Amino acid sequence: MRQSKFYIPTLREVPADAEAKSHQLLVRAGFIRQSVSGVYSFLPLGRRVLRKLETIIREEMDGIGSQEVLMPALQPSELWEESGRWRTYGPELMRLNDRHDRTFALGATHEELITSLLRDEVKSYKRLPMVLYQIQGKFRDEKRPRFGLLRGREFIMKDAYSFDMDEDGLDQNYDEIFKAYQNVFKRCGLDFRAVIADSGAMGGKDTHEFMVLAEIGEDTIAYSNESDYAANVEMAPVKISYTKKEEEQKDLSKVHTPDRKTIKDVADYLNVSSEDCIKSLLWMVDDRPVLVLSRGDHEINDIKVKNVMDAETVELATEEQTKEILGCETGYIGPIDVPESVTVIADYAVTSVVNGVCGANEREMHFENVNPERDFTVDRYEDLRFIQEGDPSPDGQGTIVFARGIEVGHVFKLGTRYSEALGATILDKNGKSSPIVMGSYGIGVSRTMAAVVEQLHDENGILWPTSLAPFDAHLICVNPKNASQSEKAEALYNDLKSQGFDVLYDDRKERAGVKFTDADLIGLPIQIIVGKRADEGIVEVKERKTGEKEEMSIDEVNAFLRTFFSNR
Ligand code: 9G3
Repeated sequence: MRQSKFYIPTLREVPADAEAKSHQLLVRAGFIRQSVSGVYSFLPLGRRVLRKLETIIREEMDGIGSQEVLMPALQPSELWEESGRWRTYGPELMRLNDRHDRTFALGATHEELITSLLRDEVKSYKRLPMVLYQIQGKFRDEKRPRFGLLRGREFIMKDAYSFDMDEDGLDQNYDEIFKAYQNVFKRCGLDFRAVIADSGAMGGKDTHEFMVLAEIGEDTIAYSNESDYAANVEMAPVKISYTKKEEEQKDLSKVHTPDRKTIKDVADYLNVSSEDCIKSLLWMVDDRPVLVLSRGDHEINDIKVKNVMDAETVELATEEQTKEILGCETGYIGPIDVPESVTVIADYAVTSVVNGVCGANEREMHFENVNPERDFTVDRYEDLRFIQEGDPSPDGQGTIVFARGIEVGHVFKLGTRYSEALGATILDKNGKSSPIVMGSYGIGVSRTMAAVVEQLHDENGILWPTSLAPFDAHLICVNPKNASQSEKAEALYNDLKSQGFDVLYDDRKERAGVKFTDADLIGLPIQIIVGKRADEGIVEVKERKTGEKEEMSIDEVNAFLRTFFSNR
């Protein structure tokens, strides 16, 4: 492709609102343009990368027997009424009315749609197992779209759905698709981890997220420094057997703690460590008051509280609710003599406190020498805290380290959550009817493209892996006005094209500096520079990633490229 004829609006300056590196580079290198917040156009270079990424995904999904479909973005609200999600999803679900005033959702995901597509026609076990997938634009009205393609309001997703007779079948499909995902992200040149994740509102059980390690990532991964254990920090269990300190239990005593509310202030004031404090927070769990206790140096994980209490909603009580239920403000509440209506649950670590400190449910008062079970009772001890760096890895091997990650894939075992809600049943070989067992599997396609740039760039621009680069090589004619340079460049361009290489040929009447800066910004893996030594039949070949340059005769370029691309 001749660059003089190809639309690549590169920019020198960094777009003001672009914080993420991938956002800055994809805009500056002319791959994408924002239309409104969170909504982007893919320009020719961006479209080419997307197409290569989609091809990798199709090869891996088709390779395990999945079948590609294309479902509508317009989804009748009736389907979401049937699944109950029309009400549970708020403003994030984009809704609209048609001219007949019928209501629709703009597809954020397609569990309901695909279940409705099958429920009337897939009735016999002979049709299963089956995996259908699509690559399509999704709509989610994010409250704060940011970081370019990393969190958009319209984005491209590959979403797949598996259909089986039973859980064993689901497990098999899940494992196969899990492996296909590993292939996809490996072929994209990404450094990623498959982490154990919380199924959240999806209602399934097993679920994994595929995380690309990057500082800009919004998720925190807890992984072991000695095994391949990795979990979303929200999900990571804490497996520690706590030991009580060997210390005589002293008499409980109330102490005045003027304006000392935080664990740190109280611990400093009473000259104890935060580990000797019991932190009490009042939560409304499905609107019932639950006092949740943790050791002063730990943080309560609301996802764990929700899972342990099997609750729909878990919210921190407001100051008013706390005052009304426990008689004082948050900084002074504690587990001693709480009203019957308040359930008390505690993280296991609380059992290790001896002669500790806790709030006295009285303004500016705390208790000293508090001992669990002597001074207060706990309805349930559970694993309720966030795992911390340095904790032992839950698999017993090594200790936990944190890393930031970008979620590029998510796989769920849904079970019969949607087939029951939408009446998708199947007859087994004994003629018994049962709901189809489903799984759902997503890859954020446009997000993955940005994640590649987050991991693979340098100070001059993008470093595309050969698997995704919009072209194989950037052929640069340094000075098109020089007859010998432009003749040699033209000849080489036609030769490489006829050899099947995808070449972007910079034939523009621009200064050399502009051409080199643009080539480094766009980031094709190889640059072939036809310059001063063209009339000797010598060109310079530069590998973008390493910066290594090599002079060679023009008729060696072909062989060089063949070797370079065959090793990838
Ligand atoms: C919504 C909105 C946002 C959502 C969802 C629904 C996330 C929603 C989870 C999934 C599960 C899987 C198929 C592909 C893989 C992921 N955000 N999820 O269901 F209405 Cl507004 O999307 N879906």
